[in-house]
Amino acid sequence: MIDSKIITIERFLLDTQPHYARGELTGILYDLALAAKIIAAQTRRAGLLGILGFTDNINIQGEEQRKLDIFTDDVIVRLTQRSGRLCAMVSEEREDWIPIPSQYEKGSYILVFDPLDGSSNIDTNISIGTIFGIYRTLDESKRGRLEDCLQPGKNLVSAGYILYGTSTMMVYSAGNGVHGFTLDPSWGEFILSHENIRFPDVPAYFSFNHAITNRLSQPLIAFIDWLQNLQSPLLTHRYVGSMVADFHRNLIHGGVFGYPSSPTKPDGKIRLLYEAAPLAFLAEQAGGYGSNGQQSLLEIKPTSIHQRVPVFIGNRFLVEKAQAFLSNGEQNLTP
Ligand code: FDP
Repeated sequence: MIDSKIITIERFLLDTQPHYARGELTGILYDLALAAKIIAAQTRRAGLLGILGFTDNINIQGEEQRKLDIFTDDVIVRLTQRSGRLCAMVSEEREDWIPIPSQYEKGSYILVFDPLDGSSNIDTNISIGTIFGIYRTLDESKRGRLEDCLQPGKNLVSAGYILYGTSTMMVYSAGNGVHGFTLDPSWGEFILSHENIRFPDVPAYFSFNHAITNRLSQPLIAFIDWLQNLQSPLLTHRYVGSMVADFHRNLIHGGVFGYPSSPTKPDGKIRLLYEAAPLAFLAEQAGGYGSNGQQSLLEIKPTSIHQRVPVFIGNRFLVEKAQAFLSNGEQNLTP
């Protein structure tokens, strides 16, 4: 017997849609949930990559063997481009923005996504994820242009991620809180498991790649030192090296993830448009904050689709402390 309190993602999306909405955004989120199921099924077989290879069932071009990140990109583009809901896309896997082919109807939204974040972890069976953000077009009368894609995060109407971990989870916000759904593999349905997620007031973790700590600027070293020596709350260092997984853990248990600038990576590593901005949107919806060390990540307007940005994201007071250390520069390292 099925418990009447079980809420599927479809039910939740329909029930929480405002009365004036035309259902386009809900449709995109539901398409992404379907993509997530297909990708989750394939990521579970990732360990067999070398033995079986990947034969793309939905690829009309046939039996080409694909890498998982290319496969993931392909699934998302194919599932969403013909829906009539989008007018452009940006993917981490493609050099240029993606127009909607002229044979398909165009919609009002732009989808930006990183198909497989943390993909360097695939061969060691560590959690990976898909990150997405959804913007509204700047001009409904046009088919979609580069400038529609280059919007600041504050214009996001929705963002989220799919985490392929011990369970597959889809976490999203459409501007009304952050909600998490766990895939029941036997039913093939995402079920509401985490309604209205908020960063806990007392954080537990900080997540930086410690290998580069001694190459950072003095204010950054001082900030990380401050995190390490914080007594109340006492923080533990945990770094998966898969941003979605690090972000998700810190969202549930509280904490801060950082990928700052360093001498070899002056702009850090994380991409603004389809990694940093969507997670910053989620962070703010969950009571947290995302910054480049100077200002909110949501305020930065990208100048190119693959632009990188330094990132500090998590509990607001921890991220604001990073900003305080960085704004004091080399002069005063005790804000
Ligand atoms: P990956 O290159 O494996 O896709 O943004 C990319 C990213 O992973 C993040 O998910 C992750 O947090 C970061 O890079 C890890 O980089 P380092 O190995 O330099 O720490």
